[in-house]
Amino acid sequence: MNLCIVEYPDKRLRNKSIKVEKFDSKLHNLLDAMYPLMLQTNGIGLAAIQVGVALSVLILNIPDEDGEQPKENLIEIINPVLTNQRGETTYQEGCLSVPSFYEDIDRFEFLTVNYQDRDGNTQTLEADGLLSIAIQHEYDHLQGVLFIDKLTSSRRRKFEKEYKKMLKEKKTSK
Ligand code: QAP
Ligand code: CO
Repeated sequence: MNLCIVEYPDKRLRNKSIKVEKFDSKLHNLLDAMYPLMLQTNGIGLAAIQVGVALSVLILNIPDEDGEQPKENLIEIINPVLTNQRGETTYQEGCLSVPSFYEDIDRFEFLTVNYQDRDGNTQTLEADGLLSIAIQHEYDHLQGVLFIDKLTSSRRRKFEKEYKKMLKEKKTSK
């Protein structure tokens, strides 16, 4: 499977992802293709809609203390439901679908996520820190929400201006 990252302002990022019903080889092929793409593009989290597939699927690989991302730390989350969201934290977020832009975003500090693994087994994970932030960021993608939607209106206008300029420069340098 040859995938590429869908970038803002592509409208596909606004699609709502639907529940996975079949835990078959098609799903496994998607997951197996998302992981190397995420590593190649220096990502720590990726939702299926970011490769144009509107399924409730996301993967996470939070770097360890040495900044490494071994495959045993890969978490595959299907059909997530977030509960028990509490506390507050702020982190400078980025997104593979919004390249080269980073901004402080407020999130819950802790949460519990109920989900299914690639075989359809029910799982529960309690998260804090960067993992919790990443889960909330990727969960938003499944609802068609981007981190830039959480900016104040004045910051958002500044972003749109800067981003358009960046896209224009990208085009002329090609
Ligand atoms: C979501 O984001 C996230 O602009 C994952 O040029 C963000 O992997 C989770 C990236 C913050 C937790 C905290 C962004 C790579 C990667 C870029 C990413 C870029 C290259 C973003
Ligand atoms: Co993102």
